[in-house]
Amino acid sequence: MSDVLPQYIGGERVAAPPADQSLNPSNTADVVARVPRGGAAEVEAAVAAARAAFPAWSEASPEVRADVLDRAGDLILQRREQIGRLLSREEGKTLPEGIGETVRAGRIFKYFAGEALRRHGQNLDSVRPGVEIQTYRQAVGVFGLITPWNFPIAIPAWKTAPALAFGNTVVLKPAGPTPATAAAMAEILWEAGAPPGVFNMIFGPGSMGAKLVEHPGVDGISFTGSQSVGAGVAEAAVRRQARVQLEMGGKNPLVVLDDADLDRAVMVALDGSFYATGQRCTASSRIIVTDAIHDRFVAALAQKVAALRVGDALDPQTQMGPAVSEAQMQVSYDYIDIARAEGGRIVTGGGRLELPNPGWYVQPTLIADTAKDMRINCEEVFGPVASTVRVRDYDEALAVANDGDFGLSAGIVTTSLKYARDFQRRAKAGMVMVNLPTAGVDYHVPFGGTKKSSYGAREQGFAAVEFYTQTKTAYSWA
Ligand code: UN1
Repeated sequence: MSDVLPQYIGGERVAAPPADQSLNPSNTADVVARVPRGGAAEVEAAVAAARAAFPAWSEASPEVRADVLDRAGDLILQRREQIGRLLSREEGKTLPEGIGETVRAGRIFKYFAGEALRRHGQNLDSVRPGVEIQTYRQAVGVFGLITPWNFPIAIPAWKTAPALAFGNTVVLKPAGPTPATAAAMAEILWEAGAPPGVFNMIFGPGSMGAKLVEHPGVDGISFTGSQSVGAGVAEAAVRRQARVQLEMGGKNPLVVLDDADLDRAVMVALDGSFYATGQRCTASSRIIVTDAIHDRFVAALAQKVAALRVGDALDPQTQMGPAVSEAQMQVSYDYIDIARAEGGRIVTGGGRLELPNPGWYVQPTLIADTAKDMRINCEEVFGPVASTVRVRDYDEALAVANDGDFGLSAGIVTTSLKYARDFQRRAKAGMVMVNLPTAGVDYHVPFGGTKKSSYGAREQGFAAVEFYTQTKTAYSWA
C-alpha cells in the first residue's frame, strides 16, 4: 500500500487520515500516494505559520536564504532519477521528460539562490540638487501558490524559489492529481533547512484553493491553471487588494511557411504538439500552413505522429505517455468528436487506445482541413490533438495566428529572415519561437502571455522580482 503523504505546516509534517489518492495514469491499478484532504483549518494554520515566519525570514541575511535554496537545488539534482521516476509514474510524462523537468526544478532553485544575493534596487539622482534617491526591493509577505498537475515539480519550484529568495513565505497548494511529486519538493525544502513556517504545503480540493485566495493573511497569489478558475482567482484577489498573477491556457499557433526546412518543421510540430502528451499550456495546437508546403508537411507529420510509441511512461520504449486522468482523456476524445463533426479530417489517430495496462491512453491525433473559427481552433484541448489550417501566404498566416482569445506562445518555421523578424515583432503572444517548438522554455528568462493567457507580472528569471517584491523609494539629503 502506498504511503499517506503528510502536509507541511509550521515546520511539522502533519499527519491526517487519507481521503484522496493519486493513481498512476499509465496503470491505474497502481496507487502512487494517498493524501489527506485539507480545508479551512489547514488554510488557517498554514497562513498563520507563514505569517509568523515572515519577519525573521525577510530580515535574515540574504545568504541564509541563498543557502537554503542552493541546498534544495542540489538535493533535487542529486535525486533527479528518483524524483523524475515518481513524477512520470504520477503524471504520465515519459521518464526522460520527468527527469528533465526535475533537473529544471533543481536549476530554478540554484538560479534563485543567486538572485537572493543580487541587488535589485537602484540609485538615482534627484532633480533637486543634493538629494539622492534609492529604490529598494522589499519582501511582500505571504504568498499563496496554486499549481497545476502538468509540471508537478517545475511550476511549484518556479513560484516557490523566487518567493523565498526575496524574503517572502509560502503556502503551496499543489494540484490534486500529483501530490507525491509536490511532496518530494516539500521534503527537500525541509531537509535543506527552510525554517519552520517559511514553506508550508497543504492538500485539498479547489474550494481550499479559494479559501487561500480569500484569506486576508495572504498578500499575493500566483496561480497556474485553467482560464475559468483563473478569472475567479483574480476577482477574489483584486477585491481585497492582494497582488495576483495568473498563467492560464493557450491555443498556441505554429506557422509553417513554404520556405521552411520540411524536416525541421515536422520536428518542431511533433515536439510542440505531442511531447508531454500535449499537456502543456505552451503546446502547439493550431498548425497554420501555407499552400505550397501544406500537403507535403501534413503527410510527413502524420507519418511521424502515427509512428509515436504510446505506452507506459516508465517504459524506455515509450515516446508519449497517457493523459493524466480519465477526465483529461475524455476531453481529448470529446474535442476529436467535435472537430470531426465540424468537418475536420482525421489524418491519423482519432480512436481510442487500448493497451495491456489499464491506463488513460489517447491516440496522438492530427486533424487537417480545419477552419480558423471551428471550436477545435478556439478552445484549449490540453491533450495530444493538433489541427492544421491551410492559408495562402504569410499575411494570412499571421492574421490567423493572431486570432482568438489566447496569446501565450507563437511559433514560425521559415528560412526567411524577413518573415521570422516580422513574426517576432507582430505575433500577439508573450513568447515567440523561430524554428523552435512553442513549448519548452528556459528557466532564467521571463515567461508569460498576452490576452487571456496571463494576467499580472511575468514569471521566472529576472522578471520574477517584479511580482515577489515591492518597491520602496527612499529620498535623502545630507
Ligand atoms: C514549457 O513549455 O516548457 O503549464 C513550460 C504549462 C506552462 C509551462 C510550460 N505554465 O504548461
